[in-house]
Amino acid sequence: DSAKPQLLVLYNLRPAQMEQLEQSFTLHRLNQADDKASLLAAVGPNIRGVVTSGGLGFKAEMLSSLPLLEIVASSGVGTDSIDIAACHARGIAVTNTPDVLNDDVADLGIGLIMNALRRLGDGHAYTRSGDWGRLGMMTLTTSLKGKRLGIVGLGRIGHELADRASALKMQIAYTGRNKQDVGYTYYASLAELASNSDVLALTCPGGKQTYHIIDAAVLEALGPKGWLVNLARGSVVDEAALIDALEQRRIAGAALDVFENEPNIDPRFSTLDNVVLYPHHASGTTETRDAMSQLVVDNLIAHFQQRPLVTPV
Ligand code: 8YV
Repeated sequence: DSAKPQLLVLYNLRPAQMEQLEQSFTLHRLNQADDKASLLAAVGPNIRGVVTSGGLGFKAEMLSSLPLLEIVASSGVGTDSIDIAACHARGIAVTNTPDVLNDDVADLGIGLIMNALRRLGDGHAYTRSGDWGRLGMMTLTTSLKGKRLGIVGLGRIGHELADRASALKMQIAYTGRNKQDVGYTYYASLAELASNSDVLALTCPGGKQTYHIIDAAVLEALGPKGWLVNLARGSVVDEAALIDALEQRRIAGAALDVFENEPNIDPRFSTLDNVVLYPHHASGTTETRDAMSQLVVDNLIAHFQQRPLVTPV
């Protein structure tokens, strides 16, 4: 159907939403093509929309192959992998999927904190291996109650994390560009927040502004009893400095959903016993991925029906 707008698919949405796309658009699946360069050369001149994800992003280099491009619709709230300035310079709209993932990402944040302090993974291994029967009680763990949680970036996800951590009787403080009208303690300085935190949780955007803001000095301030929890982007943390600090026990440990080099993470993480590792899957539930996919479709349909975008960047 040549009347349907043509989309370039870099990322597969959930099956039901791929079906919805098929009804309104002609899809060209670059993600499934053996010869991507030939497909791009053949269909690029007719492409009006791109479907991508926060993980795959969208690079300015592609723009020259897509002269009719009008919209880049991405699944994911993070847009650090999308060349927004280059898109906007050509009048190309960019959309993301905020809010629908806040609860799951915040839940996973609590899961990481719980796993770190109460050592769920160690307890699982201890029970399953029979060590419990052989050696008796596992060594003691650490309470969440009363511990100081420092949140770096009190945005949509940070607020949900703070709500949950408050319910668990943790004390909340935060840093960010601005002091907000909330009951939590504000530190303008990240190092000062770190030195006043038992758990430092990252929920800020990635990109240039936050590149390696968690460096050796901040880890030093967090100190030998402090845990780092990263729900944001690997790029926020100077990972070489983090691994040094973990190896030398200059921080207690790290619970990480994101890494500098995904999905092939630094192999040294696998040898450390003071880490909790998760494969960038904080939004990885059926419910949330369905909702993210629907928001991608809704933005594309709105655009091509000349209605306002639901979640423009
Ligand atoms: C996804 C994310 O991993 O929303 C984000 O920014 O990092 C995650 O929800 C990703 O974008 C895949 O869709």
